[in-house]
Amino acid sequence: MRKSIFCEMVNIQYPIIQGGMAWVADSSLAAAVSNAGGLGLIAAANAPVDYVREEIRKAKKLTDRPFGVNIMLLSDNAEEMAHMVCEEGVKVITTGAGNPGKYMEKWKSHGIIVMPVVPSVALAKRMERYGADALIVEGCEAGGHIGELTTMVLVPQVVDAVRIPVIAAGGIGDGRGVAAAFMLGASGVQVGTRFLVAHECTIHTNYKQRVLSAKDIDTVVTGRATGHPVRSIRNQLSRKFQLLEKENASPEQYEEMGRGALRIAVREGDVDRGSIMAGQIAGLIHKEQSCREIIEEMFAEAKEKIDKANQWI
Ligand code: TUI
Repeated sequence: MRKSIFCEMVNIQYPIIQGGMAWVADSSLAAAVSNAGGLGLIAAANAPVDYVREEIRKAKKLTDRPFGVNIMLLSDNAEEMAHMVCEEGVKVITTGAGNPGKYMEKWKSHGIIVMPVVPSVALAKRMERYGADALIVEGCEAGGHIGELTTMVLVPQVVDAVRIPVIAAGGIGDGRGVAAAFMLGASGVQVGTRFLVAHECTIHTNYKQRVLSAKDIDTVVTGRATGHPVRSIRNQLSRKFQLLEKENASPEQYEEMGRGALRIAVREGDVDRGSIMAGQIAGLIHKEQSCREIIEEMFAEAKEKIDKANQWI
């Protein structure tokens, strides 16, 4: 197997990034994905800067392979986080939930590979102009904070609009999804939801069980009115959010209900009052595996599907 441009760029074996899932993507998960030949990510999310710094140091002890950090730009400490990753010698940065333009020059001057998540062609073009090395193009099948367009329509439009490599994200959970992403012109994939049930993923077992038992229609999008729509598995909290929407609640009311909701689901296993962020592909995920099994199975299946399609097309 020849290495793709994207694999050469970040020096990994398989063109797969593990999603930078808030409260989930820690040094254990990131190192396991990197050790299996993908690119693991540590999520900075809303965590304290020194906590993320420690996670980076732990990951360096757990793997000698490349890994990255995802910076969530809606966070109050995004700016401080943006500087800390330079101090810690992080090699790869992905960003989410905003425009990282103001940090690009600094990151590039530190030789960091920067891959913003984009939900539109316009932002993709802007990020390319700012010097992004690759783009993670995320469709609204994804879990967590999402844009408007599906992976199927967004990826080929961005591929046509930019010259840098495109990584497809949103709705990819097995080898068929990987094969489809490559057919759309992507150079790699980002996968979140399937890694939620990895052995090395340290989230509460109640959260894993909800992902494993989810059916196709079990995720919902709430918070559209706030400008920050979020996809999660339907539960008591998502129903409360839907009621708020009906009542045209204020952004403050949403914020109050949402505060700490992801943490209590992920860490305490409160899957009634907590937010169970996951993508629509959860309905396809039925077993817990190691990160290595997940990655090897996905790429073996992708190869098989592409070979098979070759007979007919
Ligand atoms: O960021 C994500 N997924 C996330 S972040 C998160 S934490 C959170 N919790 C509650 C509310 C909001 C955030 C949970 N899941 N994915 C990457 C992603 N980025 N999806 C969409 C975007 C995005 C949206 C708008 C990227 C850029 C953007 O730009 C707007 C602008 O300023 O131009």
